[in-house]
Formats: sequence, C-alpha cells, structure tokens
Amino acid sequence: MIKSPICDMLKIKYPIFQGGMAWIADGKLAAAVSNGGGLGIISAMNAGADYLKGQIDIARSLTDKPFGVNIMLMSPYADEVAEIVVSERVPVVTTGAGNPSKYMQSWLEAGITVIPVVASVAMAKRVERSGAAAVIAEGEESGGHIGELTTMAIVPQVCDAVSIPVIAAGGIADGRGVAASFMLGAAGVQLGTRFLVAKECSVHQNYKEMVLKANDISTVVTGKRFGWNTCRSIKNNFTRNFSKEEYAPDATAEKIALLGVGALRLAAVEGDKQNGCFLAGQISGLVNKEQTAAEIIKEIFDEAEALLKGANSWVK
Ligand code: TUI
Repeated sequence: MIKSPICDMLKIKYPIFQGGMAWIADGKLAAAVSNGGGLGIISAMNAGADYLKGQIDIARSLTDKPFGVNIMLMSPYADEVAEIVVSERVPVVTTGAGNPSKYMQSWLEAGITVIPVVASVAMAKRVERSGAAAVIAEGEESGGHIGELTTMAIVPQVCDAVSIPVIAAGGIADGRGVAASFMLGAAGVQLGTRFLVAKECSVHQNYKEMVLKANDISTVVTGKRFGWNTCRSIKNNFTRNFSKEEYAPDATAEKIALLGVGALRLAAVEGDKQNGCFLAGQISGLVNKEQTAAEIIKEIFDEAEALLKGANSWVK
C-alpha cells in the first residue's frame, strides 16, 4: 500500500488529488473521487458564491469524506468565494493562477488546509512563508493555465526549496507518473485530464471524445504572446484561429482577451468541437478509456505500487 504524509494530513486513503478543472470539476465529480479514496476538488471557476455553495451541498450529499475547493485567483469572484469556503468550513482549499497571500490569514484562522498550485520555486517559498500546508508544483504538461517549467524540472527544485510536502502535477496519468513523482521527491500527485473522462464527470461527451481520441501531439499552447493567459488545450479550429489572431501584426492584448471569452463553456457544456476551448494535458494520448473515479484511482495505485516494488531491479 502506498502511503505518504499527505494521507495523514488530509485523512485520505491514496495521495491523489483531482485537479480543480473550470466548468468540469463539480460537486458530483469531487464526491466520486473522494469516495474512491482520493481528494476530490470542486472548481469555483469564474462563478459566484451561489454556484459554489450549491456544488458544496451536492458533494456533501454524496460523500462524508473530505474534499477541497479550488479557487482560480484570476476570477472576478475570488473575494466572495474566498468567504464561502470559510463559512462552509471546507476542509481543503487549493488555489491557482496567482498569489493567494491576501486570503491566507482568514483561511488559516478558519482551520482550512491551504495547498496552492505554484509554477515556480519563488512562489512555493512565498506560500510556505504565509502558512500553506503543502504545495502543488505544476509543470507545463498540464492542461489549462500553465507556467514555463516542466514537471520533471519544477518538482525536485520545489522539493529542495520548501520543507512542506509537495504534490506533483502536469503530465501524470497512470502509475508510471505516480512512481516517477515519488522519485522526484513528491508526496502525492494531482491529475486532471484522466479524471475528465471519469464516468461521474458531467462534462459534455464530445469533450471526453476529444481527450480519448487525442494523441501525443494533440495539444497546443496559446496565449504566450501577451503573457497573462497561457493555456494548453486540444488543437482544433479555436486554437488555430487564436494562434493566427495572436500573432497577427495588428494584434493587441485587449483584442486577444476577447477571443477566449465563453470558449471554455462552449467546450464543456455545449460540446462545440469547432469553437470550444478544450483544455487538456499533454498526456491526453495516454487517456484511452472511461472508468469510474474509484477504478481510475485503484488502477493507478496498483500500477505504481508494482513499479516501486520492482524499482530495485535496476540496482546491482
Ligand atoms: O490554474 C490553473 N489552471 C487553469 S485555471 C483555468 S480557468 C481560466 N479561465 C480563463 C482564463 C484563464 C484560465 C484553466 N486552467 N493551474 C494552476 C496554475 N497556477 N498553473 C500555473 C499557476 C500559477 C501561475 C502563476 C500559480 C501562481 C502564479 O503566480 C504568479 C504570480 O507571481 O502572481
């Protein structure tokens, strides 16, 4: 059995988080992952307090296990959802796409375990100083909003820089990724793309099909030119048009910002394969079947355990 300090810290069976995917990670998916022994996470995404409260109620109706909420710090509603996690006594909060420092004191006073996603050593050190219980070091293999370092590069460097546990994220889809993460010094993993095709995930079936059909070179990064919204998603008409507009001579940050508006909803809710933005990680090519969240977790950890037990065959 694989155990790490993260299991005791969060009272979970397996040291695995489900990523807080905007428009995808709802109360139903989070509850399924938590019931499967991992940490399910509800995305507060770009929605207000009422949406989040509703999803927390759904999760609580489906599980008595701990779950988390992910707060996307670029959301215009970040302030109000930051209060809801306190009033709702959510046990774990993860943050993404920014610096969570301004909320840390109120979350810590409420007894919340805060685990920010970081994309650099500097940010990992900063959040450790402000009271984070652990950090998620996310590489650019991830789907969605990404930094500039790969998982292979960021995880060991963050492990060396902080003394809190590190969760590896980005490019992990199976037991090999979990075993490798432990070798890099991580105490757990976070997976998004593999949970996107979970049977309990309510995302549009076309989104699941895009991931299931994807191969190693199916994703592309857009939004690098203006710097604030670098995202990995599955290549389609939307990404081709975005790249063309982004590098057009008359492109401006304001014009490009408008291109992405509504595209995540079009993908996740409408299943619009042409105009939607299908955020997904580089390991989409490894994700080939729909399973329940519990099956996904068990399969991954059985494989990781076998690999780690056999690892000494390399040592003579
Ligand atoms: O947040 C993510 N992935 C996401 S958020 C998202 S929703 C979205 N909607 C519209 C536009 C853009 C995004 C889709 N995918 N992952 C966690 C993550 N956080 N990756 C990178 C970071 C990060 C980046 C910079 C964390 C901290 C940070 O700090 C910068 C600074 O110095 O403030």
